[in-house]
Amino acid sequence: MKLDQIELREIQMPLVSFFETSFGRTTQRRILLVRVFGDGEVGYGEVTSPEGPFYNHESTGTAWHILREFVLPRVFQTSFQTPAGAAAILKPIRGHGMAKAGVEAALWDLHARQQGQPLHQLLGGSRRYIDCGVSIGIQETVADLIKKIEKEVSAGYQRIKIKIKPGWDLEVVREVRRHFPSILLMCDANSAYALSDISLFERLDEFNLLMIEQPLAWNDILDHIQLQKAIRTPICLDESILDAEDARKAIDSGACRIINIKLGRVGGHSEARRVHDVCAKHSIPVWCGGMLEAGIGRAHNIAMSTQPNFSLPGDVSASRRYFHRDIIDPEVEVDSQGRIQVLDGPGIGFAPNMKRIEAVTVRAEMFRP
Ligand code: OSB
Ligand code: MG
Repeated sequence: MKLDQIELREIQMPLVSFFETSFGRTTQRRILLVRVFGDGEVGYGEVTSPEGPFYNHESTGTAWHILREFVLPRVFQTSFQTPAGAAAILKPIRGHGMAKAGVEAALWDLHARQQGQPLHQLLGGSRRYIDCGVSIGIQETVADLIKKIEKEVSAGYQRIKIKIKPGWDLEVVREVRRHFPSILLMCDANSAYALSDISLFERLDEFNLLMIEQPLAWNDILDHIQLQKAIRTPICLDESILDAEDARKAIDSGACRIINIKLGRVGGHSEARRVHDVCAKHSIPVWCGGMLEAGIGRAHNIAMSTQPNFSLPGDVSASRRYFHRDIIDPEVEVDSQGRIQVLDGPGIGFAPNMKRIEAVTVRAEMFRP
């Protein structure tokens, strides 16, 4: 692929309401956008790293550094024919999947636009609609949480995920289940527990949860094997799965029965597809995780989720749940059955709104070969 220039841009946007997990509270997003220019077309990508290194090791600042010093020079200096080829030349850069995925995703969008094809089609997707759930953060009170769940259930969302942490777990799940006896319900601990908390997870078995996401350490597989043996509820791994090899090992060893795929965490569409395929081969369902993305990242998540083994509702939801005004047109909307319709325009199918993007940009830099 011949590239003329690549632009990095940081935008800042406040969230409609704070989002709190076991590792902290987010009120304002700092997001890097990547634009790749080639043969008269432009491809768009979004770096999904959080602001600070608390979900994984990446942050908005480390992503800018890794992109500027290591990723962009490689992309300009090494020739490749396809976005998958670009992913291969980025492999020697260890870790920093979200930084790499920002560029890799932009190259997929560019490639799709150059072929005049929707990205979902290039990725091998076939779904016309994406099934949506929501992820609801830790609230000030259980009453606030119940109110939020009520709102999302009536909007049509198919599955509710609540965040848990020590002190906000068993009794909260019990109350939520009491109010909503039949919804698809799950919880996400973001690595807040250790194997010594096994009795908590045994007690959670009673609430018929669809799954428990990432209960133990972010870099662990072994303790999750022990925990999964001890409980009926399926464990879903998020933080622990960085590539298809991790997925294979986690599945073979019985550390989980479900995997959450995040485009950034696994380093881009090429690796995401390999994780998807390895899970499909072992009959392990996957779903699309979220990182509070703005519209470009959200559009990539939709394209990715069209692949056949994305068979559980994901964390990809409507733009308006996050931002007063998103950076794409149309904004992402969810219908009354909790689904997003897949668009068939070239590339990601949604149009980045450059006027809106300019208005929220705090720094931008253009790079040339
Ligand atoms: O673990 O899935 C997670 C948000 C930030 C960091 C980690 C996670 C999340 C979410 C939100 O759960 C998903 C979303 O709505 O984008
Ligand atoms: Mg998670």
